[in-house]
Amino acid sequence: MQKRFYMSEAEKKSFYENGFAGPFTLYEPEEMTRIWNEVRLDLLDTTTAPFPESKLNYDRHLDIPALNKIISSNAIVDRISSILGPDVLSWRTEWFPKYPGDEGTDWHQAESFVEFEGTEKLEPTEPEEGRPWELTAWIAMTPTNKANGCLKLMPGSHRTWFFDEKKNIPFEPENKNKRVLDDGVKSGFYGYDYEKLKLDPNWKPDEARGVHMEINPGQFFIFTSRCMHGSNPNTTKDSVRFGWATRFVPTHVKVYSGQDSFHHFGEVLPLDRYTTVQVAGVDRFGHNKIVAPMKQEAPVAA
Ligand SMILES: O=C(O)CCC(=O)C(=O)O
Ligand SMILES: [Fe+2]
Repeated sequence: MQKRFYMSEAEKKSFYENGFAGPFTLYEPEEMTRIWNEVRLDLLDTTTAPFPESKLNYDRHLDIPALNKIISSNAIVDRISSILGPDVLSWRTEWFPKYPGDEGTDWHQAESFVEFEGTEKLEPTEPEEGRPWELTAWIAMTPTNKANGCLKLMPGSHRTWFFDEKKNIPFEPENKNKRVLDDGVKSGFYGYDYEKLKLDPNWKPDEARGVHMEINPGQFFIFTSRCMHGSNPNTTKDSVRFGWATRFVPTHVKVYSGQDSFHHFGEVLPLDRYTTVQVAGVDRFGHNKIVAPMKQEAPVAA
């Protein structure tokens, strides 16, 4: 019988209060580092990737067994399912690198993942008041700390919208690493300007209340993207932080409904190879294309 990781009532209560939970451990640091060193080479070969022409390396859990194993691991899925319910799909994974000198990530909120150049990627069909219908598990591949730009979250902010995620804004890669906020801090959103989505242009988040997720390789935390999050700049000389965001929805959510491609970071990503993965439970809705997790006998066993 495999070990299970459902959240306790106290952990769930804290999640609902704050909008996030963790950190939790998936792998010990040495093991994560070993896996990461293999995965970063696998990422270079995009022939079997869901978006072979794209530089973004979205959804590589669909073709890299070690990543498929992570998104379907009990350590992550049981905690996600403690909030989303028994029937869960993995719908997106993406990389968030921060190299020495890189700007911080603007504070932001999301839920339906319009992501600045299109329409909703996610549409719930049976939303319940007060219960999130999307969650992310953010996994550290390298050590993350305040100095190299670990993720920061604003406790309790998931109950109030401070941004309009549904507005479209331009992708301006030429501004990357160039914008400095009033307080002198370098910040941006990987080529988008999230400040443009503020509901009140004069409102400023209370930085002092932010919780910085300083975690080791192999640790992760879960959060609803409605909970305002971002990061400080990487002010180190030689410490790269690599985060992998793995995103989940309950089966009642329609993913990329009616869309055969989407735009992001100046690219067009055709969805012909795309599918969701059923990481827990069953599908009673038939909204989405779904596959089962990969069988993991070989070659990733460690
Ligand atoms: O890691 C980052 O800089 C941003 C990550 C993020 O916004 C997310 O996972 O939703
Ligand atoms: Fe985000």
